[in-house]
Amino acid sequence: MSTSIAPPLLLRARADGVLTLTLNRPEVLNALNDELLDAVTAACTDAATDDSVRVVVITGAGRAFCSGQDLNAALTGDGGGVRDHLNGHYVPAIKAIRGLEKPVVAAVNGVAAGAGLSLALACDFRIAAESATFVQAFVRIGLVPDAGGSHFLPRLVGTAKALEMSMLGDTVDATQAVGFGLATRVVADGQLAAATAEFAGRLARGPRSVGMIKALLSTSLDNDLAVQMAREADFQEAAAATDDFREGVTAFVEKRRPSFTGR
Ligand code: T3D
Repeated sequence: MSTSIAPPLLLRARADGVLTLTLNRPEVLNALNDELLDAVTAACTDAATDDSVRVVVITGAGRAFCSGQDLNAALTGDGGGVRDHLNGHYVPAIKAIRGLEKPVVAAVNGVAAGAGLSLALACDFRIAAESATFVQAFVRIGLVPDAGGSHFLPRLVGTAKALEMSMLGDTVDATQAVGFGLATRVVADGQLAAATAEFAGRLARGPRSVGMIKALLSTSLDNDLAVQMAREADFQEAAAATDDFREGVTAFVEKRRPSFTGR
């Protein structure tokens, strides 16, 4: 009797300080089920304490980035239990990405829809393949944006564009997405892996303060100037105590390129 082992729903690969997480349910365009969401949470939580990981990349297997909630699972049809489901599986995943004091890059290789778009928006950067698309799909099935989508989207594209995308649910292509600030950059389909590696590699070679910058800027639109400047002082105190700050200044004085270690 032969037994077959199911492939992991989330693939993890690491190289040169970059941990790449690949959503691996290509037959349903990487739709999110509980196991996959929990695996994303666990991977990002692990990355927080793993000094060998300087940057996380999230991408999708096959022709899609992520089609959002698996519509064959979880939804009860009468709305019951959705709050618990969101709080139990989506909120931890989004918080793990946002709370990770390391850059997270979405390599958007195809459609990002519904909570799949929210997942991409929770990342710090979105490198989009030319054929990638972005769909606030919730309204198409009578839902509202969730998984942080209503928080991130207006901050990236402005309230009017966020309302338009969310209420109409139209497909936005990669070039349009870059035009209004949703995507960081668009690259030829065949160049996505290389462009993402180059982008993530630059971040991975950066100093410890790269992660602090993420944490510092995460509150900038919510705090007033006084509170935010107090946070700047806190983070600067911490940054000035890093090995990388010492290396940065030493390299400047010695007129050479700094070699940062992330410590
Ligand atoms: O419980 C809770 O916590 C609520 C949370 C909700 C959060 C949400 O994300 S709600 C939004 C859920 N997502 C969607 O509504 C998007 C559904 N998918 C689509 O609209 C389309 O598939 C796409 C626009 C993403 C792509 O269209 P297309 O034409 O390129 O592909 P396709 O033919 O529709 O899909 C290919 C296959 O993937 C197909 O299966 P088949 O026919 O080959 O066996 C399709 O059923 C499957 N698939 C796509 N998306 C999902 C999915 N299966 C399950 N769940 C999906 N989300």
